[in-house]
Amino acid sequence: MPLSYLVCAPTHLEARSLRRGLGPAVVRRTGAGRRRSEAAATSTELLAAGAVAVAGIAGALDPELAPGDVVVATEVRRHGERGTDRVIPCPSAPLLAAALRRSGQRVVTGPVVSTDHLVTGQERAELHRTGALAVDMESAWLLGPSADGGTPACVRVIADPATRPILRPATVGHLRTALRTLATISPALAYWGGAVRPRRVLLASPRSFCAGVERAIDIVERVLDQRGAPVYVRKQIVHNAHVVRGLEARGAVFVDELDQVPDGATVVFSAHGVAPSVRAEADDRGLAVVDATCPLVAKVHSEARRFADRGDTVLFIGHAGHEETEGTMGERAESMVLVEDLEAARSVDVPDANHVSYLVQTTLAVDEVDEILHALHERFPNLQAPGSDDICYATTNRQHALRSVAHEADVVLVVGSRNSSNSNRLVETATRMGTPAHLIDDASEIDLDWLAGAATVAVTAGASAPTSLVDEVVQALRGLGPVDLYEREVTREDIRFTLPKEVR
Ligand code: 0JX
Ligand code: SF4
Repeated sequence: MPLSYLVCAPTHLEARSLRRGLGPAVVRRTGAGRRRSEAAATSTELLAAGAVAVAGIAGALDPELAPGDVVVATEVRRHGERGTDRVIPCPSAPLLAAALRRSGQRVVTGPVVSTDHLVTGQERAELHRTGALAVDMESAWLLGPSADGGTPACVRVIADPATRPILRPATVGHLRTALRTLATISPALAYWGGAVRPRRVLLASPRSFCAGVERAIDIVERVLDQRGAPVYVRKQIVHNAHVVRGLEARGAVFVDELDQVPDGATVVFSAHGVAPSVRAEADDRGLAVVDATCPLVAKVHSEARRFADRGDTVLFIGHAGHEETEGTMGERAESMVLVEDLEAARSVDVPDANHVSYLVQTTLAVDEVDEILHALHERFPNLQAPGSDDICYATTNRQHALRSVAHEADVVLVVGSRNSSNSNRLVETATRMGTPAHLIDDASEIDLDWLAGAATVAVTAGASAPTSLVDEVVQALRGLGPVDLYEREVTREDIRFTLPKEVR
């Protein structure tokens, strides 16, 4: 059952702005200041509400914030005589902030502090030094009693910049700006209210990093440690925006092609592998190469060479434009033909139907490839297979694990980047089972609308997505009501690959 929710608006003006979008049923005018907020917070109505959000105006502590900017609190700090004496976490902040951003607001997330007096000048600067972005006089007291085991949220629109005290005559124009913005945040609050409920979260296991990704990231980090920044990496080391940003911050420079790498520099090849022509170019240029190609991708490369060299036409089941496809097909371009889907399998032409073999991109969907292979076997009865499955253990396990939870879920969240093949295949795996699934780079990409009515949410992550991002997603879901967390482990992975000699 969804939880009932209430939105607390301290003053008449704030309540009026919010009621325009939310209606009178959920907006409570709770009064300005600590005393009125404490009284409202212990009212039967607020204590009975499953979820409580505070929405109103606030003073900026961060000098960067301007009137009309929206602050979504990641936590609300109660400021007492000796500084912060209570912190109320608001874990749904990334979801609420994302909904507000989608509606066109300028939104920041961070701590909001509540004080029992008007804060001006020097005191604002001091509070900003604690990391708080904005100050109000109610949120901590309103959310306090219901926060334990409850579902608090706090959205504050900046009414006056950090240099001006709230409600001085000079800020009346700013106040109007803030109230106008406040009137537009109602739809996001309604989405939040529609998504709050107790739910089950099913974690598919295995999920996140595979051995090839751990090795590839380890290689870049070791090269950075051993040779110093900058270290050039051809293409994204793995297809994950967070991993790439993290390594960039440490001095990795990601380039598309080798002509962007200066002479004499070190270049790392990504986990997805490269064509021999790329190796030759690096060699000609005298670049120091450290190869982070996953050994399981390298295995498919060696099969491509072996099959082509014995005279086969090699059908490569994979996706055009993907680096792994380009790298593998580059091994013997003249003998290899790309088969992207079932339709291509039914129409592909080969010079000699008795000398045909196939290989598969390591990150495809197992069931889709089975269908393609069925069609190919019908057309080429002597079709030769690789020695062992090309779709790797990590891809297979993640799809299998997701299948074990997706049928019980109302919605599936797959953590992974848009260009990650294996992550996209996870979305397709769930969708093929009839469960809506969404690919998200992180919690901030969750749309609250997906969660309305979703009593059970399954969560997984592609092989290139860090586990910390999954933890953040679960944390954000906890911000929308009590979560019963279950982990469904279909198999345990203990595979590790050795590092190349250059970084050992
Ligand atoms: O796009 P892919 O799934 O091939 O790569 P990603 O997301 O970087 O995953 C890990 C690397 C896989 C290589 O086979
Ligand atoms: Fe290697 Fe498979 Fe991971 Fe790709 S997904 S890096 S092939 S283990």
